Amino acid sequence: MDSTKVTGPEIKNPDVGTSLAVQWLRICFAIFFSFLNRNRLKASREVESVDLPNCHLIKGIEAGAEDIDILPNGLAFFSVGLKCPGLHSFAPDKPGGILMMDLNEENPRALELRISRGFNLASFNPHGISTFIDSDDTVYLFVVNHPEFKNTVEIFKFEEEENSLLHLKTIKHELLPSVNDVIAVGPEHFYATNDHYFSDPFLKYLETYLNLRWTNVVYYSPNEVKVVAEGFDSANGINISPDKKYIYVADILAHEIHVLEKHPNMNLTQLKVLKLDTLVDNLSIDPSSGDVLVGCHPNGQKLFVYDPKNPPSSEVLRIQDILSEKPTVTTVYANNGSVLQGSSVASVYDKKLLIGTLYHRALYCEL
Ligand SMILES: [Ca+2]
Ligand SMILES: [Ca+2]
Repeated sequence: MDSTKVTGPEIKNPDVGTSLAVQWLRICFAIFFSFLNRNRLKASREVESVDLPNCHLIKGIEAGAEDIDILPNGLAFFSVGLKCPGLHSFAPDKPGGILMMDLNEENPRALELRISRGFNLASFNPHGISTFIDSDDTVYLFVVNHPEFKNTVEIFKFEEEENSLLHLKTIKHELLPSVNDVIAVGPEHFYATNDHYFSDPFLKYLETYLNLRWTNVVYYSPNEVKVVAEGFDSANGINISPDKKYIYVADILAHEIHVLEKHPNMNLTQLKVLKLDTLVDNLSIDPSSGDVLVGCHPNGQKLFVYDPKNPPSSEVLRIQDILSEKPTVTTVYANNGSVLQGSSVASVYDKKLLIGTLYHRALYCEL
């Protein structure tokens, strides 16, 4: 009968059925993973503006100030001009640098610090930074660097009278394959976050896509280098509590801030996890209160796929009493990208707030 002719080939040809099933499975997986990644990127989130009255954009910062660290005397360091494969840049051919601003001045300006001879300035690509003051008052600046998209941590000595940085040491290590940020705990000692497990761009993409959660925190010292915390989706900003007992780590794609207890052998154990509704980047500490300030990306899709007509937004959160059972989270600043795009860090000193961005400008506010 005619009907057997129609149904026959489908039954007799299992390859067609199998390939259809595989196709469907692929489509289902693609939808499933893109849904997962849309959620991880908060791709549909928009922000409501939270304005601050006394703010202006900082002159001389046009291509990102990914990280900012302020010394107790009010000198602020900016890491500027980060470039990463696949990430937008407004100055793709200009090397990065370190700027400094004296927040004690009435109208502070950002000045580029001179870097000692012998350091390769042409390939300088600074990312996360951290300052450390030694017992003899020497100030060290630790800088995550990506020369030719590789991963190093550079240690500089800050020479205030000359407005310059003296390069002391370049650190490369197999446990530092994709460094994002550092927190210095000694003149050659630091904790660092790896935002990926792999250093190869394709494998990086794959591990993020598959959400392997293989990223970690590493402790580095001249005598010992070890993984001290792992299992993060993408470990990013890192900082230390004012009493030096706890380490805070931002997991950007999991929208979490982890509080870890630091032990005498420098190992870390997890104390608690704070869940937020935004992509958390760098963390800084308000020295007057111990509050944690978080530079956030409300919508990761807009951040990673740059469209000037629909730019990434900015958001700064303040976390009070992070160790308590119910920390208070407030929005300090939020903007849809009309003023500031892609905030990655916020840092305060004496009622002055600095907000840096991944590849856009930086904001100075008087609170
Ligand atoms: Ca930092
Ligand atoms: Ca970061």
